[in-house]
Amino acid sequence: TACSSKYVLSQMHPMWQGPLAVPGGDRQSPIDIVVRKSVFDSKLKPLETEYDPQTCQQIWNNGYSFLVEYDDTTDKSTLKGGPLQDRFRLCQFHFHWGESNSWGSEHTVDRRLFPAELHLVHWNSDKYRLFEEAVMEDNGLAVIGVFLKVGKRHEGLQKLVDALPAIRHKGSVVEFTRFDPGCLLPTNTDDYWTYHGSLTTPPLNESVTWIVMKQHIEVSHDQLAVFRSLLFTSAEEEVQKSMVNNFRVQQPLRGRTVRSSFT
Ligand code: SG7
Ligand code: ZN
Repeated sequence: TACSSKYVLSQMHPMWQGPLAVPGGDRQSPIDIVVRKSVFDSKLKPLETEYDPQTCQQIWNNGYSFLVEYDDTTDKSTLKGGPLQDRFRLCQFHFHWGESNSWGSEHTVDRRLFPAELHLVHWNSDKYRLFEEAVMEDNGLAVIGVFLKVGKRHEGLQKLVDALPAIRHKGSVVEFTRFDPGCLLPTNTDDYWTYHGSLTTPPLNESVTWIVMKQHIEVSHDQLAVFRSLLFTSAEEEVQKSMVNNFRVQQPLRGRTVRSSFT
C-alpha cells in the first residue's frame, strides 16, 4: 500500500517511547521560518500538481495522525516544478494539530504558530522504484506543508471530517475514495518557502525537500474539533488518550538557507 505504512509504523514506535532517544542530523525538521532571513530565488518555479482523485484508497489512524493514502504504483497523482528537478508521486497526506487553536503546526513563520498543518507526502518516481528506496535518499521525498487557520468551514475538508468518527481508534482503517487532495491547497501555490529537511517522525530521514505554502487555508473550529476527537489509543486500551499535539518540536537551522519563490 501507499508508503508501505506498516513498515514505517514499526520504525516510528521509538518516538512514542521518548523523542529524545532518537538521534537527528544537521538538516532536521520542522523549523521556524524567519521571513527576513529567507532568500528570494527567481529560479524557483510554480508548483505543478496533477492529482487523480481515483488514486485515493483509504483513511487510517496510525496512532499518531490520520493518513489518507493514495495508490502510488503508477504516476497518476504527481508533483513537479517548484524547487524540484524530478517528478514526485503522492502517497499520502496527513495533519498535525494542537489541543487548542493557539498551536499545533510543526513549522512556524516568524514564530507564529498555526492550529494545524497539512502534509502532502510525495516520493521521487523518476529516480526510485519504491517509497522505501526513496526515503533513504537525499532527493527522495517532497512534502508540501499547508497551514490551517480557524475561520470559515472548509467545504472540501468536510468529506474527510465526516469519515473520521469511523477511525477514532488507533489501527482502524476504512475505505476512502475519490478525494481530490488538490482541494486542500491554497488558491495561490506560486508563493512558498523551500528548504532541505527531514521527516518529522522517526526514522527522521534527511530526505525531504520541504515546500511550505505562504498562503494558509481556513477551516472551522468545529472541523478541528473532530480532529481532536480522534484517539492515540486502540479500542483495547483502558485509558483513552485524545489525539492532540502530534507535532515535533522545532529543530535548529544549522546553516541551512530557506529560499522563497516570492519577494
Ligand atoms: C505521520 O508523519 C505519518 C507518517 C509519516 C510521518 O506520522 O503520516 O506516515 C506513515 C506512513 O506512517 O511518515 C514516512 C512518512 O511519511 C512523517 O511525515 S512528515 O515528515 O511529513 N511529518
Ligand atoms: Zn507530517
